Amino acid sequence: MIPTNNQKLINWVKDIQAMCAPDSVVWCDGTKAEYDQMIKIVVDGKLAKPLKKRPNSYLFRSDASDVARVENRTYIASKRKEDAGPTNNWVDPIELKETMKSLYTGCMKGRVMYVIPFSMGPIGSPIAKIGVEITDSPYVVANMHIMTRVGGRVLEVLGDKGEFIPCLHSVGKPLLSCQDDNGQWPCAPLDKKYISHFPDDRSIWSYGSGYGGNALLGKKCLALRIASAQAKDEGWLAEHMLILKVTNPEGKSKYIAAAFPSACGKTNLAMLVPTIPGWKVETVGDDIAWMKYGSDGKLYAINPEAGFFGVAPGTSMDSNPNAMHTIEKNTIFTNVALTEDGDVWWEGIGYDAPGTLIDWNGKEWIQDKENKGQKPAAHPNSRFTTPAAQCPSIASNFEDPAGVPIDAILFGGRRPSTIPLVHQSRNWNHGVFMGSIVGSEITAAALDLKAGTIRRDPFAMLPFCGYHMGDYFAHWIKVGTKSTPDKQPKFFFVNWFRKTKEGKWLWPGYGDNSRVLKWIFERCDGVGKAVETPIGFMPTLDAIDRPESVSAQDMQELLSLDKDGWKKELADVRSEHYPKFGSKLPKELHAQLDDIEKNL
Ligand code: O2Y
Ligand code: MN
Repeated sequence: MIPTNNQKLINWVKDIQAMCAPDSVVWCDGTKAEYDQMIKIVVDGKLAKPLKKRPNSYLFRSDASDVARVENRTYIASKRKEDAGPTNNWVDPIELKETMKSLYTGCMKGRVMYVIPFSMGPIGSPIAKIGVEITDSPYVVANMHIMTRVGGRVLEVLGDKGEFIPCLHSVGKPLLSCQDDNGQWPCAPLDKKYISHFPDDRSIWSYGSGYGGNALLGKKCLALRIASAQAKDEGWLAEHMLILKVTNPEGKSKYIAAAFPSACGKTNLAMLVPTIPGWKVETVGDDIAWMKYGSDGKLYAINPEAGFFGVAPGTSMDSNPNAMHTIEKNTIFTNVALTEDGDVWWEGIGYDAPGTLIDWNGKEWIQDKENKGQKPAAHPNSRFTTPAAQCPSIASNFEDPAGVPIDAILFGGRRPSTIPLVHQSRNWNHGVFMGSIVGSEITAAALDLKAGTIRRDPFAMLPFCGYHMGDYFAHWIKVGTKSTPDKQPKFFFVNWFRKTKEGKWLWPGYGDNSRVLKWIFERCDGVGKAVETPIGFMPTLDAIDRPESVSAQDMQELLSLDKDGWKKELADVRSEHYPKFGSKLPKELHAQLDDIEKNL
C-alpha cells in the first residue's frame, strides 16, 4: 500500500519505477523490523558479516573500485555554467539527464526498489528538510536508518502538498533472472558512475556507486550541495561544520561550529574530552550544520544528521574514546579488517592486530611489524556508521528542533608554519576572509601540487558547495548584514598542527585543544586577554593555560605573529587563490586582504 497522498511523490515514484523496472517496490517505514529485514537480506546474500564481539553490528566489504567519494564523477548541473563556478564539474542538465536516463533504464531489474522518506534534522523542525531517496540497495536503506530520520512520521509532516527533495540512487547493476550478487558488492565501473546535482530543480541523481556520500544521498549531496544552493536563495547557511557545546566550571554553556578540511580531526574535536578540570565538551554534530537566524537575531544551528559516518583508521581510545564507545554496538562497518574472534581492527586502533586478520579485500593478513611498506588491513577510508544518540558525549539537546545558538565559528587546517595556534577576527567580514583562505599544507607531492604548497579549501566546502564559490562568499557577506555584532557569532582561526623546523609537533592537540576552546569561550564573554595585531586578535602569552608538555618557548612560538610568513600567505592568496573566482569575488574580501597586507 502507498503510505502517502502526496501526489507529486506518488507520481515521481511511478515514473522512476517505469524507468528503472525493479521487480518490486517497498515504501520504507523506518522501523527496527525493517532494519532487521535489510540486514537479513545482506547477511543471507553474503554481503555482510555479523560481528560476534559487537551486538547488532555488521561488516561490509565494498568493491575495490567503490571506496570513496568520486570528485571527478560528481557534477553540479545548473542551467547556466557560470552558476556552478570554476571549482565544480559542470554538465548541461538536459544532456546529463539524457545520459543518465539511458543508464537508469532497466537498471533495477532483479532488484527491489526502496522508497525512503527521510528528514534531515529533527522531524518537523523549522530548519529541517524532507528528502525521499529511491534506491535499489538494502545497504543504503540500513545506513539511511542510522544517518537520517526515516519513516511514517516524515510522510505525516510532508502531508499531501509538502515539498521534498527527490534523490534517485541505483548501484547500477541489474540482475539477470535467478541471478544474485553472489556475495559481491554491486556497483558500476568508474566511467559509468555519476553523482549528479540539479540545483535549479533541487534534485539528485546518483548512479553506479553504493558507497558513503555517493549513495547516502541525505549527507553530502542533499545536506551540503543542494542545501547550500537553497540556503543562498532563502537566506540561511548550509555548512560543512561540526557543532559542539562547551560548558565552563560555573555551568555556563556556549556553542561552537567549526569547519576543517578532511584529515584535520573534525570528529575528534566534536567528541573531545577536555584536559582542563571542570570543563565539559558535548557533541551536537560532527560534520554538517544548518544555521538560520532566530527572531532574536542569533544564529541557530541544527545537525541535520542522526548518525556519524566516521573514518575508522586512527580512531582509538587515545584519539577519540567517545567514538570508540559509540561504535560498541548497533554499528555498520565498511572496509575495516576482521579479527579471528569476530571483531574489527584498523591501523591506529591503538593495539597490534590480534592474530591473523581478514583484510578489507577479504584476504588473510598477518601484521608485519618490521615492514613499514605493508599494505593496510583496513582501507584508509574505511568507515563506521553509528547512531549519534549512543555517543557518550552527545548533548542532551542535540535534537532540539529550534537548534542551538552559535557563539563562535572556527576555521582551521593543517598548517605546519605561519598560522598561529589561534587568532580571532576583527569583525564578520574578516571572519569570512578567514573562511575563504582555509587550507592544508600538502606533505607529499600530489598530482596537481608540489609538497609544501597550500591546498585551499574555502570553508572546507570546496567539494560540497552546490554553486559558484564567489557567490558563496558573497552570500556569507550578505548574511553578516542581517543581524548585529553583539548577537552574531565571533570568528576564530585555529591551528593544532604547527611544527618546529625539525618537524616536531609544537602542540599536543586532542584533549588539550580544550585550552584553546576555553580562551574562545572567554573571548565570547569579552574577558579573554588578547592583543590586536594586523591579522586580528591574538591571545596574550598568559591567556591560554599551557600544557605541561609544551615549553614556554614553544608556547611563545605558537602565539607569535610570523610577519614574513603572513606576507607570503597573503601574496599566495592574492596571486593564486583569489583570481580563481574572477569577478565574483566580493570586493569586501579584497578590502580585507588589502587591509591586512597594509598593516603588516
Ligand atoms: O562521503 C564519503 O563517502 C566519504 S567523505 C566524508 C564522510 C563523512 C564525513 N565527511 C566526509 C568528507 O569528505 O568531508
Ligand atoms: Mn565531512
